[in-house]
Amino acid sequence: MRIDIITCLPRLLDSFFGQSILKRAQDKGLAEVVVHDLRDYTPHKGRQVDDYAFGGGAGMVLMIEPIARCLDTLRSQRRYDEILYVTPDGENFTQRIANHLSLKENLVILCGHYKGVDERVRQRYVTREISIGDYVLSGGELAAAVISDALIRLLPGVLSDETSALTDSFQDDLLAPPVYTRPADFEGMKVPEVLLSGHEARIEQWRFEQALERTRQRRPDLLDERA
Ligand code: 6GU
Repeated sequence: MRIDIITCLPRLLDSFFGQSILKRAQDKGLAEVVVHDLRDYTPHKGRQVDDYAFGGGAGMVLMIEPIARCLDTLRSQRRYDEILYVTPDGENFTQRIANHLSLKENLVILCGHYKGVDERVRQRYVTREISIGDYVLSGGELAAAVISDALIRLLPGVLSDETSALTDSFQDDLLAPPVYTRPADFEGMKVPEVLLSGHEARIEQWRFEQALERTRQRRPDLLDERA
């Protein structure tokens, strides 16, 4: 999978993609994340990429030309499955969407800033608009990082234990059950006996019941969706 991220603050993403699972996925050739500085594509002097909104009002708007040039360059190089725009008025990002997008070969994520992008960018180029929650961030970079992380960790071979993404919270519309490791007794706090029993079927059953109970208590809305 290749993800091209278009932003006017490219440095913001460097440390995120330069470490941990995301770094390893790229080193192994399973994922490629390429960050593009919008300022490299602008036809305007002084590397300007934004301007005042027509009609007035507070906040700057990203201009269409730098974005168009960047996207035209990318699209002349390969076929993109989706051009995503991250925005608070997009569709809410869920595990279902992450699963779906993780099967794609080439994605663009366009980050807005200030008051967003010229509406004509959305009309001409964007194929899907995604929000990562009902709150406002100062730019789309964190959202692009969140989405990229959620997709890349699902790619085969990225996680060391390949089955572990399958037991995540939300993968079956249930929250994950509690987990324990050594010591089996910490100052009288004991690990549930069943987990030490070696009885695989009983452990599986216990985990399912715990997941169900945890979901019932914390996120009953997920159980409604299952029905
Ligand atoms: Cl994708 N962008 C911004 N700026 N704020 C957000 C968001 C995205 N998702 C939630 N809040």
